[in-house]
Amino acid sequence: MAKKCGLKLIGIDASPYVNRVQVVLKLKSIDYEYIQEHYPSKSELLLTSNPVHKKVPVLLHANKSPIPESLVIIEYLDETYPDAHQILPKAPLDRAESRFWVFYIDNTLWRLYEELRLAPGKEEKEEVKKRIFEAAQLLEGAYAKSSNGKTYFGGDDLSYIDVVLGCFLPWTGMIETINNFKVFDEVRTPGLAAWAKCIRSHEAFKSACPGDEALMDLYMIRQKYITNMRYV
Ligand SMILES: N[C@@H](CCC(=O)N[C@@H](CS)C(=O)NCC(=O)O)C(=O)O
Repeated sequence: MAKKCGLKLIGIDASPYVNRVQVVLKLKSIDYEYIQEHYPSKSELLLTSNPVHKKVPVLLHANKSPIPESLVIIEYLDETYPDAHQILPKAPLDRAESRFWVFYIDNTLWRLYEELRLAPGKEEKEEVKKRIFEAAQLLEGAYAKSSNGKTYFGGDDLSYIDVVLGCFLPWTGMIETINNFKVFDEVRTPGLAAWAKCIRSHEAFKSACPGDEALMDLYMIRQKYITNMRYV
C-alpha cells in the first residue's frame, strides 16, 4: 500500500526530469499530489517554488522549503525514505560511480541529442550521431561493469542510473526515429539493447513515462519556442 507523506510534485507530463522523480516515488510506493504545469507558460506556484531556474520538477513537502532539480529531489527522497527500494547504492565508492554516470547522461549524452535536434544540416547531424554512438559505447562498458551480468545497472533492482537513463528512452527513441538511426542496438551495444527492453516493460516506467502523443506535443512546443536555445 502506498505511503501518504504529504508530498506534491509540480511537473509536466512528458518531461524526462519529472518522470524520473515519478519513477522513484512509484518504486518507493509514496503517494503524492501531481500539480500539472502547462508548458510553456509558468504558474505563480512554479515561479515562487523554483525562482532560480523556473523549471520542473519541484517537490513540495508541507512546511518545508520547495526542492527543485530532479537529481536533488531523488537523492532527498532516497535519504528521507531509505526503507523502501534504495535508489543509490550503499557503498560510498559505488554511490560516487553512479553519480558520475548520471551526470554523464545528463551533461553529455542528453546534450548530444539536443545538439542533434538543433544541428542545421546533414553533415552536422552525422557528426553528432557519431559522438552519440561513442557515448553509448562508454555507457555499454559502464553497464557491463555495474550490472555484473544481471538485468539492470543496479543488478537485480533498478538503481539511480537505470532511472535516469531509462526516463530518456522515450525521447531518445523518438529523436532516433526522426533522424533515422538507432543507438542502443543489438550489434553495437547488446547489453543496453536488452536492458532497454526490460526498462520499457517495467511497471514503474510504464506508469510514469509519456505515450507517443504527449511526447510529440512537448517535442513540437520545444521546437517552436526553444529552437535557438541549447540545453534547456
Ligand atoms: N536540471 C533540471 C532540468 C529540468 C528541465 O529542464 N525541465 C524542463 C522541462 S523538461 C523545464 O522546466 N523547462 C522550462 C524552461 O526551460 O523554461 C532537472 O534535472 O530538474
